Amino acid sequence: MLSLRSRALPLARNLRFISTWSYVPAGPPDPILGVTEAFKADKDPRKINLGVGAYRDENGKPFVLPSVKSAEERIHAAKQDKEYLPITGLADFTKLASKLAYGEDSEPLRNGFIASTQSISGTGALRVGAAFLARHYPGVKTVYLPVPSWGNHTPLFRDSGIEVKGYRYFDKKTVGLDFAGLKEDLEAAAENSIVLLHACAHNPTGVDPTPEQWAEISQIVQKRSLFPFFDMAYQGFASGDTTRDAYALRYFVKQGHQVALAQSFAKNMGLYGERVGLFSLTTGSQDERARVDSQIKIVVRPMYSNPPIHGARIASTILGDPQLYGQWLTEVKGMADRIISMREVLYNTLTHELKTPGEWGHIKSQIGMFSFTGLTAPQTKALAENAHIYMTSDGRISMAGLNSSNIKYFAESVDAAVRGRL
Ligand code: KET
Repeated sequence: MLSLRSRALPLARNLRFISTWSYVPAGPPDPILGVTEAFKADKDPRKINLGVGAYRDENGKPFVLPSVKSAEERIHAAKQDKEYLPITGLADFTKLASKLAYGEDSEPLRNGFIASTQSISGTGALRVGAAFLARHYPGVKTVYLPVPSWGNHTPLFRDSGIEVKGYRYFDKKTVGLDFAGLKEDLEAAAENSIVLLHACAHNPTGVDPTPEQWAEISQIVQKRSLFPFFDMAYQGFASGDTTRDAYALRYFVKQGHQVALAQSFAKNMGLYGERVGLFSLTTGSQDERARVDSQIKIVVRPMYSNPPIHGARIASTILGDPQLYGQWLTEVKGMADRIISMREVLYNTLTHELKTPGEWGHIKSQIGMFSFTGLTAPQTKALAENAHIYMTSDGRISMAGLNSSNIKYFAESVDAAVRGRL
């Protein structure tokens, strides 16, 4: 221990006189969650946070879904204990969450071929998945991420011991999918490596492949023997319909791919801080599933032992009760529809009312929680400093942060920023 320290600190001749951590450099703020910190520190009443992807209601307030409130009442009335969950979580939850993702007619689901574990939301699902792949994936331990991707993907895979490379995804010129670039890069990817696919509502671009494009991607994935790892953090949020948003995942499974999947209930159930998610893998037999399940446990146990109980109870209460489930589907659609209506208003205000220079059609065509506005880093900085409007520096805005009270101010501020008047 001491020799390690003295190697790391060649100048520290006498450790008693310096603090152990005096050589730790300050890290940069998180590109997404750091925006919330800056927003909170701003005292201006006009301030708007469009950074983190967290739903806000029409009054700009965090939204607890009525179905979640009802589920909590039931849980409270049942006076359940607070014992540890098993390592892979609440069995009802893992079953119901898999059914939601893969669909009840899914062959691997019906056959009992899906290995799974409850996880610390979507991030935890990705992390457990990456750790499992790092240990057991027999192919090349390199993951290809879309460029750009959710900012946490790169450190998450790297910290798990998986090498990270990129494939072209977004075309700045067309503000759409760079499908030719995507195909070229996946064709050239190392055989037997891993490819991360956003199941729907690609973050940060809001641009998804069409069904025809998914079919071509599936063929390349097959041809190159790539292993598809789906990140599905927005099921229901893209179109308002959980079945439609699971299209790509289910299509790949039907085509015979074995897949890994990270699910999050942060956005579609509004369970952000409860940290409810699922990691799953489709396997080739029940025996293989049992072996994979046993190894998932060995990954999870030293990481955090077992997952938290409350959020999984909420999700399984909703998913397992026909009345609450139906209510929840309506509520998800309500959130998605409000976001879609804000896209319409923002587009109309910029284009027709303010005649803001530029082409803004992508605000309407992009789907999911975010709009990738095309605002530049200096413009986003000016918006934060001079208009108290916060977003990530790549120009991504969380549409859910807009409402009828602040959208005019937002559009006028964007207009001023684009015209260089802010
Ligand atoms: N995948 C994607 C694509 C994603 O956007 C997020 C969260 C997650 C996984 C993880 O979510 P979790 O809360 O662990 O279930 N994205 C938003 C929040 C964040 O960055 O943590 C965001 O992009 O704002």
